[in-house]
Amino acid sequence: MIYKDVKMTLRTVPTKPFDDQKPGTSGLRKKVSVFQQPHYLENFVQAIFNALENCKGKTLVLGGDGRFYNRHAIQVILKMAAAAGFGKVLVGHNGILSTPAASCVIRKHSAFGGIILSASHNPGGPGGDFGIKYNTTNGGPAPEKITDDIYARTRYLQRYYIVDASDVPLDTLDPTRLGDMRVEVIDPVYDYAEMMESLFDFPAIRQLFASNTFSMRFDAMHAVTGPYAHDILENRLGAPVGTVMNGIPLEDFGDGHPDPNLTYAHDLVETMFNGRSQHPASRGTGTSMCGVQPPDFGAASDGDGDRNMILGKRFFVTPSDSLAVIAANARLAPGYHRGLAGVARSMPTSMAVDRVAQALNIGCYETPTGWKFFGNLMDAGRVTLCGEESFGTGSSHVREKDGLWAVLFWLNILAVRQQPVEDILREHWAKYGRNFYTRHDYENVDSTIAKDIMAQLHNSMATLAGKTFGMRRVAYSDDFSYTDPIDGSVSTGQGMRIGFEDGARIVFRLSGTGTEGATLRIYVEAYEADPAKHMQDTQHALADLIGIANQLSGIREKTGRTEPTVIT
Ligand code: G16
Repeated sequence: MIYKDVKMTLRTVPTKPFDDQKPGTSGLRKKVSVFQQPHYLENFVQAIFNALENCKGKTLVLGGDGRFYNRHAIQVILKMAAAAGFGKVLVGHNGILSTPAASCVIRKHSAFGGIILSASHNPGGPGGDFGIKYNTTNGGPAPEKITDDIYARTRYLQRYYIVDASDVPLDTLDPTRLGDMRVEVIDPVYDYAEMMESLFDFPAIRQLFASNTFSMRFDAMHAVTGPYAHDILENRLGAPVGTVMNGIPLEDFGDGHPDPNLTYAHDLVETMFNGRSQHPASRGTGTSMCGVQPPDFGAASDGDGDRNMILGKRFFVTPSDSLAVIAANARLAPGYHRGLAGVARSMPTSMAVDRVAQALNIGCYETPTGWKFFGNLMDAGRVTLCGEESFGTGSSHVREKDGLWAVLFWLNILAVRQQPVEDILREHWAKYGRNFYTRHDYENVDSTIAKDIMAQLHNSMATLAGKTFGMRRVAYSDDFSYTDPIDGSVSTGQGMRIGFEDGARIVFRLSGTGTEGATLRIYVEAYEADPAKHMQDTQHALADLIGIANQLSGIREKTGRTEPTVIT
């Protein structure tokens, strides 16, 4: 390989610490304007590099979801990586790498680690959000002990190191050198697509698309999965052109909010529900339909490609149910035909997958919110499949949740079972029972009020057990803490949970990914064994628990809000 030399000189830049660089649920996420402050990005990157034990001569993977500020940040990080002594950087073409693809590349090329630039599902553009996180050599988000160390270093950072050099061309696949550091620009799709082909039954899915009796829409939301979905769904699997909607990545996501849920993926929801309002956010059970038949299968992914939403014809699959269905049908996919070692879910995720794990006689782990908590379990071979209520599903093929992977898993199941999505869910519920589930988000709440609500809930946890609310008696209530079974690390304060004797649950927690005010999440779940009651409207089925949650938190009185910002 011939490397083109970019001339450079090393520079030490004096700086002052910022006091707001504590990584949240998934890296540091802030408004673009915060990152644009002089030295802000550089300080955080230097803190990452300082926290790494010895990166001299090692390989770093670098890429992001293509949002505004991505191009600038990539160049800064390349120059700082050269100053830090990395031997090689693998960077996505035009600075693009979806989060799961970055994880795949780190693992495949045995890299030392990777830096991923994304604020995930948060809006982009100059007025939107930006983010940065470090992934370790297993391809997964750095565990808390590393993010805590990075944060500690941001608190007393006095200088950073960067090379002065012209920008590295990223619009060509030609390799470059920044001093001693090699820069290889890689096709962001290739390694990932090859891996997907090795996990799923592509011939069966190809046949499904060729049958002309099946149609699909995938909404890339003008975010990073556009090129991946075009290549995998349309080129490799033969789905008709037009299957991928909003497939061109834009720096501001076309002014959209790249969060694949029923509120923000409105183009897809409109297509899939086609006039009939029967998704969980609707109170009614209206069934009016217009003439055009919606596609059989719909899916969407988020800003950086790690989240997914699954829809059938006029039918929403909750992420918790999706995880349970994938677990129950895992053997249908060639990459999982030997079965699952175990499963894991975040605490607020519904317990639907627990029932499948019990039937399969495999381990089931409950972790705090945050994909980083699954890493140790996967590395130790305890679990194959993981999932979260926040539209995240994935497996040990990488160490990130993976949006397109989940979509391909569903396509594999549909190709083998030859049934509509809704029938698969009905059969699943008939066998395992249904965990009705909803999440109510109150976004951009005044941070002081939100903290007060949580503090008051925290104080009440010790006194709730044994109390009765309507027909339900509280079996336990606590502030969830987790001891990692592999390394023994303890994470406390992970959300207030109230469990009832009949298996219903209410969970309260503050989001760790928002950038404006606070987002209070209320998660509500109830189990129903009787198939005659499985087709009820979700909000109706959970109405009494939602009432209890509102009463216990006093959220409406304290915030003046009359309803949640988003219901899923
Ligand atoms: C991140 C984390 C997920 C978490 C989600 C929501 O996802 O990786 O593990 O479930 O945030 O977190 P919170 O409820 O704290 O907002 P993403 O897709 O934003 O990277």
